[in-house]
Amino acid sequence: MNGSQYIAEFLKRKELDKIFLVTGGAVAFIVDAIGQKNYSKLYCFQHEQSASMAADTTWRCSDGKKMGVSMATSGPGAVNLLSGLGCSYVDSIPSISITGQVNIKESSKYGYAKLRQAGYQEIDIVKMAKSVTKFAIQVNSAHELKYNLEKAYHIATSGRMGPVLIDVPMDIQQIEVGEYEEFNFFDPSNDPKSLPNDDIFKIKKFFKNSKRPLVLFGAGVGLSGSHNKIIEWINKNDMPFVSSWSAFSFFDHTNKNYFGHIGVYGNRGANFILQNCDSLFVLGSRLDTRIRTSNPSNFAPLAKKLVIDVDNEELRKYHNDGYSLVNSNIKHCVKHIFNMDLPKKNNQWFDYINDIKKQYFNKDISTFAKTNKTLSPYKVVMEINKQIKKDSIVLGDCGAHLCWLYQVFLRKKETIFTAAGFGPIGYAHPAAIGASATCPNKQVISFSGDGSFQVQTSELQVMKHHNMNICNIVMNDNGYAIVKQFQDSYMGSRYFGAGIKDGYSVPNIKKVAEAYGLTYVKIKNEKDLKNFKIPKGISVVEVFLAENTLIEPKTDMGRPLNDQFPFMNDNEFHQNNRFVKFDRVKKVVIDKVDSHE
Ligand SMILES: Cc1ncc(C[n+]2csc(CCOP(=O)(O)OP(=O)(O)O)c2C)c(N)n1
Ligand SMILES: [Mg+2]
Repeated sequence: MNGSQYIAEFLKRKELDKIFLVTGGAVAFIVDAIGQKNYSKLYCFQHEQSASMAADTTWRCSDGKKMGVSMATSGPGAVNLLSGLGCSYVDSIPSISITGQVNIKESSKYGYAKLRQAGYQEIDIVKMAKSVTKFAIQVNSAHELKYNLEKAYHIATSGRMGPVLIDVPMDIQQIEVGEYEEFNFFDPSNDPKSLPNDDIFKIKKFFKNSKRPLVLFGAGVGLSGSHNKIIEWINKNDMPFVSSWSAFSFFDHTNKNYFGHIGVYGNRGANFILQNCDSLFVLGSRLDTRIRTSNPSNFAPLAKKLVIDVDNEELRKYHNDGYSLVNSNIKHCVKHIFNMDLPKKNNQWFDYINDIKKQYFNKDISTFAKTNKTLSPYKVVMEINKQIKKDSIVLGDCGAHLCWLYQVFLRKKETIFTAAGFGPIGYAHPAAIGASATCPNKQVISFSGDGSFQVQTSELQVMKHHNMNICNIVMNDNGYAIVKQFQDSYMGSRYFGAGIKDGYSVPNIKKVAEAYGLTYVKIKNEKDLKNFKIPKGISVVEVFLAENTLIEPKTDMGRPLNDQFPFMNDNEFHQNNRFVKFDRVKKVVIDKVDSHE
């Protein structure tokens, strides 16, 4: 076998049968070997960013069973992968990227002088990829290739998971490497199954004297494969829980113990409950600034907190916060969670959380649409939510449309995801393709905005080429609505770079859809929405929304999570804070704007 054939064999042995790529000279031998092996199917994109974003979705759509693979040629091809790797890195999603590199003998690394470049399209991708991968390496011998493929696979899928990159010079692709070799990287000491007694004790006693307990269900519960067990424990004990967005895909949102998603764009009710609890048990959530805001002292201020996270560095960030911490994969904590001492049910707390849920959960929350008599984006999401098949895959790009989707979508069995932490515009098309490639029998519903739709328009051709069952919903508000809302808050509604009169524009989306031979449907008003049926096959559904349609609710800078825009009157605010007294911030004075928008 030569190096390229070895890679093709490796992919087969790992059952990695979908390859997302853009080819080029430095990777063509590998692509050729994969083609000739006829095991893994090739999905050819127009931009490598799409390939790595598609690879990011494989794990998300396969119940954590398969890793995505992306490939690119050296130089610009490899560099274009970085955005997709960023998506996987911050969301802890395993994926593997293989890049071609110039021949070792041509490389600037081996010359006398310190050159920027020696071989054509040479760039040091390993150095660049290090900050968005768990492991990135160039392999410079047959042994290094064999050893590092297996090592990379192991690293990607163990501990806090994430993407890996292997850079393969063209001469290594072509040299004889010998027979296939197995390597075992599993080291049980890196994944201790038993917790220290201290940690077991922390878990056991955490809720013991609690009067207002609450669980925060984070993505780590699902990524560790513990979601069904944790839900079983929740149901058995009627334990109330709220969730982060990244955890959305791992439980049934109609569960009576679920009280909504929290955060800056979180559900009002869930945020009130969070802010009023006295003990918050955080399972596998890294509590980023979209969850805690940039002022963590305002986050569930009277509650004691216990956080379980697989990544000790995430726990180290709480060094000033007084939290109780357990560094472990959730799957090793499940049995201890089942053994927790739980308090007697406090009816006052349960009456409160149920009242709040009744008031705020699963409602069309657009006061903008009501006031302006325009189509509510929340109604659109709710209607689509009703229509889709229960095993379908739903995903969002980045912008107001993503918030509208996540704020009211009720997941039962669907897969739902977005590149939650990295948040690149242009994610939806490649993600939909990756999802459809991974689960060809499932319906895929992709939500983007007019801005994000334009970023990767060219990938509509890949959907067409493979005749995928994808409905692309474009929430067209003629602008970057989420950015404009930010400009409303902090820049006196000057929409430079984001508004239709301020440098930004939208093409005729119907003609774009037609150019790619896709079914086009428009929704302009409630009547259209009533008559709407999701088309079969690939379609573009353009939803016409009023410019400046708002995300509601939203937490502005300097306010706690339970005081969201649009602001409620003082009476309602104080009534909803039944257990914790919050002095209302009258006027926020902003020094510097933070990044949680
Ligand atoms: C790659 C990248 N560039 C810029 C941004 C900043 N950004 C966030 S949302 C957005 C606009 C999205 O517009 P659209 O898709 O129409 O969404 P809307 O907010 O209008 O629903 C931009 C430019 C980003 N998230 N990613
Ligand atoms: Mg828009």
